[in-house]
Amino acid sequence: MTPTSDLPGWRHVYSGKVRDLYVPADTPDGVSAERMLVVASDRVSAFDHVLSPGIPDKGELLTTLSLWWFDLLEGGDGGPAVPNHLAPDSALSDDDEPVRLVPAEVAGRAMLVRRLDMLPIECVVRGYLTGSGWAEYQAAGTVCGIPLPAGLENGDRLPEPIFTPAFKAELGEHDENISFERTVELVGEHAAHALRDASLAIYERAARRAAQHGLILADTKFEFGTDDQGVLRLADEVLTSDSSRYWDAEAWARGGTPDERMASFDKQIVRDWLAAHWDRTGQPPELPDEIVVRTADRYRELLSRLTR
Ligand code: Q0N
Repeated sequence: MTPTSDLPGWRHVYSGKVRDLYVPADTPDGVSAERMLVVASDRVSAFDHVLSPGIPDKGELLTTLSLWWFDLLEGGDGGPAVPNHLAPDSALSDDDEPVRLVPAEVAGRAMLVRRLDMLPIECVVRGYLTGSGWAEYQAAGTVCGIPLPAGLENGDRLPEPIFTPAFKAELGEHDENISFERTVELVGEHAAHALRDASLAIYERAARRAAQHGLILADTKFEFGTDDQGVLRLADEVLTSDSSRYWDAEAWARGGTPDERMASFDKQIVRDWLAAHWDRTGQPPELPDEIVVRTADRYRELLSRLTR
């Protein structure tokens, strides 16, 4: 299936690097639909390029993981319920239209969601210092304007988890790390505090769960929107290996080189191979089979470790 093809009962409206968005086929142009279908593909991106080939079963693995986290965060772990954007796949209710169902073509890798008014903020929480946080820290001693102790190394644990928002860029642009003050300017005082409080609480809860399975949740990114009642809801995908960095806790504790400490469950394998085999000009090369298989294995291992 090409990413832009319609599905029975659904019309394709948008494709991100790895996911595709559909609205019910009978939605008139220019009208916003109440329900949407988010379909996760097997595409993988690195350095702002979508790579070839895809990672077998990636869409299904990441969707399974998202749904598992949404369920846990709704109280599956005994904690308070975090409202999310999932809509019932109402096959069993009687007032249902067929269009409300996940089409068989994408079963297992699609989420039926309610349309929210999305807040234009990438809600990043970091418990550990790496990636763009490490880059800003080296240049300025801060992350998103938050001052950090001197002498931290790539991969170090932070004194406490920090909320490091980014402004959502248009497709093709880089998200821009912003301060909390800038977040207040963009979405208002009330929403900014709600985003920070919710993000930190969800991170702590997820990190605790990950730790019970020998995993470090180094950082993660959430997106939120509000429903027609004004309720803030967790949207997008959550706590997947595309939106989060998971490390093996034992490898991290053993120490060694940054690569050894940050034995990664995300697409770091792909990034590392690409960095060594491509000068980042023109089109990236095809991923070799071995890299594809190793990445697929890591995604599968993450899911089985977290959910066992
Ligand atoms: C939405 N994005 C960014 C889909 C996800 N529940 C929602 N309501 C309204 N809009 C969105 C959601 C969600 N989720 C989120 N775009 C629209 C992430 N996209 C990337 C492409 O695939």
